[in-house]
Amino acid sequence: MTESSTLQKRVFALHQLINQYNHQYYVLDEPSVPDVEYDRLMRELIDIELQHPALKTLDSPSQKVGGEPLKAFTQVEHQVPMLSLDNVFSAQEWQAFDKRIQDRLKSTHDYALCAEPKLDGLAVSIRYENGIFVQAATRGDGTTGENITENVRTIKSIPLKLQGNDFPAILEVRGEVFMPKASFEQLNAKAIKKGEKTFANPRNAAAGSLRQLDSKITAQRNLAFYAYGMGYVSDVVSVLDESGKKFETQQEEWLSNSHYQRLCQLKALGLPMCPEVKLLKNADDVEAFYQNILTSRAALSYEIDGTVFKVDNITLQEKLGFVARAPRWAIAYKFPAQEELTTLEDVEFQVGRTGAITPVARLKPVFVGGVTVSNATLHNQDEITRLGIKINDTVVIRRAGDVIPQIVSVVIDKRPENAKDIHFPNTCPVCDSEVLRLEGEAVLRCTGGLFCGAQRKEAIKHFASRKAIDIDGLGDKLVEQLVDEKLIQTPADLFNLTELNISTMERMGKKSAQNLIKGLQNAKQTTLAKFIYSLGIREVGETTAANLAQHFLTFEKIKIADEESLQQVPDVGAVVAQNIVLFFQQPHNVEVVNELENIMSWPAIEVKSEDQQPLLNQTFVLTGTLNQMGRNEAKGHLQSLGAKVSGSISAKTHFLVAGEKAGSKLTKAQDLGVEVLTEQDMLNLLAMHGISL
Ligand code: 5U1
Repeated sequence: MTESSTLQKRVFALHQLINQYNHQYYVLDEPSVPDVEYDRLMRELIDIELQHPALKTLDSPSQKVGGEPLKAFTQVEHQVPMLSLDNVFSAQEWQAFDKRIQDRLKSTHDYALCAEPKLDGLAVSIRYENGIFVQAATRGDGTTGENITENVRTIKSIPLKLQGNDFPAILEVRGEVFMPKASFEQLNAKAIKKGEKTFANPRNAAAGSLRQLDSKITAQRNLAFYAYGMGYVSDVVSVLDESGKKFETQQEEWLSNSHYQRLCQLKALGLPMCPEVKLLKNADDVEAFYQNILTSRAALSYEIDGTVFKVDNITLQEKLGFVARAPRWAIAYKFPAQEELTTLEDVEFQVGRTGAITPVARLKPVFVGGVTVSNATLHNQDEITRLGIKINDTVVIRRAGDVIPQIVSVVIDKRPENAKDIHFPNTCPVCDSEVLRLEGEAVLRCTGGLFCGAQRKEAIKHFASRKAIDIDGLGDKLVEQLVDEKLIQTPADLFNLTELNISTMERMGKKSAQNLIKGLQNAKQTTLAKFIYSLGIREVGETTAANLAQHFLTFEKIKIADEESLQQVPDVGAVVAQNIVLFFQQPHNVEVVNELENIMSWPAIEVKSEDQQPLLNQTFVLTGTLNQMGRNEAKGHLQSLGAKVSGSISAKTHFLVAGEKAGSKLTKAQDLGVEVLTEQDMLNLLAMHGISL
C-alpha cells in the first residue's frame, strides 16, 4: 500500500470516529470517550490536513463545529455564527499562539488580554429584544442551533428583562450554561436513591437538563449561567438622556471597544459574569493566571477544564479575524486531562482493617490528571452493577485534583470478545472465612475478625484496649511491632510471649518486657462481659456485651445461641444477632476463642433475684444530652437494675429521662402523659439502688 493511500484511509477513519463522537456528544448527550481522546483525534486530523492540503475536504469534521441539532426542538439560525475555540495544552503552545498574534499584528506582544476560566458546560446564545428575553439557542453546528428558549427561561440567574435603560434594540448574549458542583452532587445522590441512572459529570448533567422537552424538569435542575461575549448587536441603541427621556443612538456610542468592558456592560444589564474573569496587562501575566486558576480549581463551585485568553481590544480582534472553526484572537489554554481511556486488566479484592472487602481495579497504566494511574477503587458490588463493567473493557478513568482515581464509565462500543464478568469471592481472600453482606450495607465483610491477617492488628489492639481486656504495658504501637516482627498473629498468641522474645525487639528493654509479661498475667482474670466485648464482634459494644453476659450467664450458651434466642437480649436486633452467629461459625475464630477460653477466666455471674432487680418490668427512654453520665453508661446501669431501655417512646413507656436539648421525644412523652425525669432524678434513682457516679 502506498503512503498516500494509507493516509487517506486514516483520514477516512478519523472522519468516521470524530463524526460518531460528535453525534454522541452534541446530539445524544451521551459521550462515550473523554474530551482528551476527541481532542487527540481532531488534532491528528488537522495535522494531516495541514501537511497534505489535498486531503482536506469540505465535509471534514475539522470544518464543522459540533453536530446536528436534535429533531425534537425547532431550529434557530444564528444571526452571527457561534464559533468554538482552538486549544493549547502547554506554555510552549501558548507562546506559539502569542507569536502568531504578534506576527499578524506586526507588533510586540504588549496587548491586553481578557482572561477567563473555561467552564465545562454548554454554550448558548440568548437574544434580548428591547430588553426582553425572547429566545435562547444552543450552538448546534455553529450556524443553526436548537431552540431551547423555554428551558433557558427557567434558569434563575438569567434575567427575563434587562436592568437599566441603556441597551441595544437587539442584543445577543453568548455564554455557558453549567451545573454547579453542589447541584450535580445532589442530583446524582437523588438518582442513586431512586435507583436511576446517574450523570457522569456536571457537563453531561447540564446538557441533559437543557435538552429536556419538558421545561418543568429543567426548572428543577438548578442550572447556572455566565456570559462570556456578545453575538449580534443591533445598530440602534436606546438610551436615556439626563432628563430621563428615552432617545436612540448608534451602537458605537454605547458599545465598548474592550472585550472585558463589554462583559462589564453585560453585568450592568443584570447578566451573570464569572467572578474570576480578569483583565491582564499583557501576555506576561498569562502563565500566572493559568496556574492560579489551576490551583484554585478544586475550590471553585463550578467545573472548569482550562482557561481562555482573548485579545481584549476589539479593533485588534477584527484585524486578526477567524479561521474555519475559531477566532484567531482567542485560545483555550486547557488543563491536563482529568479523564483518560484505559483497559481494566483485572479486579482484585482487598480486605480492609475492619474486614470490609473492596474490589480494586487493576488498570493498564495511564497518565491522567498529572500522574500515572494503575489502580482505582470500584467501591462495591452495586457500583460494578451500575457501571456494567467487565474485565478487559475499555474504561473512562477520571482523576480530579487529589481525589482517588475513579472509573466513570465503560466504552461499550469497544468491548472486546474476551470481556469477562467480575465475580465476588464467597470467602475472604486473606483468611478464607465466610464473607457476608448485611442487609442495608453496601459492602461485603469478612467474618474472620479474630484470625484474618488483614484485620489482625486492629483485632489485637481492640482486645488489649482499656475497656476490653485492659493489658497494662501493651499500647497500639507495641501491638504493631509484635505483629510486624511476626511474634504474634492472634490475641491468644499474646499469652505465649516470653520476657526473652519481647526483649529481643527494638526499643524494648528488660524492664518493659517484664512489665508486659506482668500485664498479661493480670489480664487473664477478667469478666464475661469484657471478654465478649474483647472479641470485637461487629456491632457488639460494651452495653450489648454486658446484656449478653447478663442474659445467657455463660459463654458456652452465647457461642451456640441462635439468632432467635439472641434477639431476646435487650438491644440485640436482627443484624447484631446475625453478626454474633456468623462470628462463632467461623472455624478460625472458634480456634482462637477456644485458646483464649483455656487461658482466661472470669467469675460466675450471679443470677439476680427479683429484689436485686428493682426496676424489673419498667421501661425507660433516654433522650437529649446527659452531662454527668454518658447515655450508654446510664443505659447499662438501668438495665443492671432490671429496667428495659427502649429507643422509642410509646404509651407503654414508664419514664422518659430528658437531658439537655431534648426534642420531639419530650413533647411526645408530655402528650402521652409519660412521667419525665431529669438527669438528676435518674442519678438519684440509681444512687437509691447503690449505683453512684
Ligand atoms: N470563558 C469562555 N469560554 N468560551 C467559549 N469564553 C469563551 N469564548 C468562546 C467559547 C466558545 O468563544 C468565543 C471566543 C467566540
